[in-house]
Amino acid sequence: MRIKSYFARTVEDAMGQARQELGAEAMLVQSRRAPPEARHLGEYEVVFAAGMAGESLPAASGGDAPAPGRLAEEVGELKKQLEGMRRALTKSAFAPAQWLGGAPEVAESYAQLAAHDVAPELARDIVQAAASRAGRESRPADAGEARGLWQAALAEEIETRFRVEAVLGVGENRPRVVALVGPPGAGKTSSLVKLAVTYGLACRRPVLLASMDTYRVAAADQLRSYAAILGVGFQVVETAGALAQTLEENQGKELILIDTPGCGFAELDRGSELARFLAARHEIDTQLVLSSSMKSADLSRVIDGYEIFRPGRLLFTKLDETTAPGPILNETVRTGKPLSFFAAGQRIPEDLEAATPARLIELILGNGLAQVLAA
Ligand SMILES: Nc1nc2c(ncn2[C@@H]2O[C@H](COP(=O)(O)OP(=O)(O)O)[C@@H](O)[C@H]2O)c(=O)[nH]1
Ligand SMILES: [Mg+2]
Repeated sequence: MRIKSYFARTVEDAMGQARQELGAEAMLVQSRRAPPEARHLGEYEVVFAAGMAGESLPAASGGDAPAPGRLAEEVGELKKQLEGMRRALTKSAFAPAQWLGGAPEVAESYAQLAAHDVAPELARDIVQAAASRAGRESRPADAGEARGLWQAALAEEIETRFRVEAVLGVGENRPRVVALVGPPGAGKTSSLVKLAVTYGLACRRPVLLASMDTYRVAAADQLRSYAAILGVGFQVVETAGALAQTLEENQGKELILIDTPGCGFAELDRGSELARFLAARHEIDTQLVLSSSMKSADLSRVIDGYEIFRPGRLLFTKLDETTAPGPILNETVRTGKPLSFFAAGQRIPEDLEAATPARLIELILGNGLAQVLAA
């Protein structure tokens, strides 16, 4: 068996090279963004395995047994091949059934989703469902139309798997009360200010910013300065009891945005008084703020840890800093929690947008998808 990497500007190009060199039988093992040290070879790397069947292992037959040094070398080589196969098997355990001999776009799209860190099992479900959806629909007249139909089927299959709710507040409750929770540095305070400008000031709604971030020196001051610049109300709130009182006293406001301290994973219990309060107050819209540049496994752990706050929606920041937005999809699908807003930069308020299915699909599948969706 031979395992070989191909690098190119896009996953499709790299797959094309591999197919040309290794033929249709070669099996896709892995696709990913090229590691930094290999980035100069191309943005994406696909790894193919070829010659899976026919090749036999080097055998020591009687008479010409290899010298001990050579034997050690061969054992080393075998070990490497086994490791390669082990990795190949883990990665391709979720490969679609239509993989071999099937339509090339199925494998291509799976590779593209995987390269963007969509979870292997989810990526498989999506392309398989898209394949049966595309199969049900009318016969395309030519390759161009087939491609369009496939992309549309893929986009639709992604879209049915998550929800967006780009709103603030719970139902018709007034004032709308929103608390942003999440790990330190996720972008809670900046998102809160962006929301205050876009959904408060710009609509001439009376706004109150409340900061519960009293652990870090100057954390509340940061928000206080923003409130002063924006000319909106501001209050520092130390405890859940004080928060309840502040909410009581500010019934006349239309929008109350609550900034909270970010607890590291190990100190989540420190926020437990606040967590109990927010979890119990159903009229408060608690949104979990997460950086989209986090790895999927870490993200899952953080989201599960923050479940004590019972957040109803996920707000993803730093879209500008990631080239692998798959974890956003993974987590909204896994938790069933809708996506609310996306932040894609530090400008206030421009770099905050209402989450839309088209935007996430475009991030995951690449450009041009928005047109397909709109059609
Ligand atoms: N590039 C980028 N930076 C962001 C984004 N959102 C927040 N930041 C930055 O991330 C850092 C932490 O943000 P902050 O709002 O203080 O996070 P908090 O600790 O959760 O309140 C700040 O430097 C922000 O300017 C974003 O969408 N993109
Ligand atoms: Mg903050």
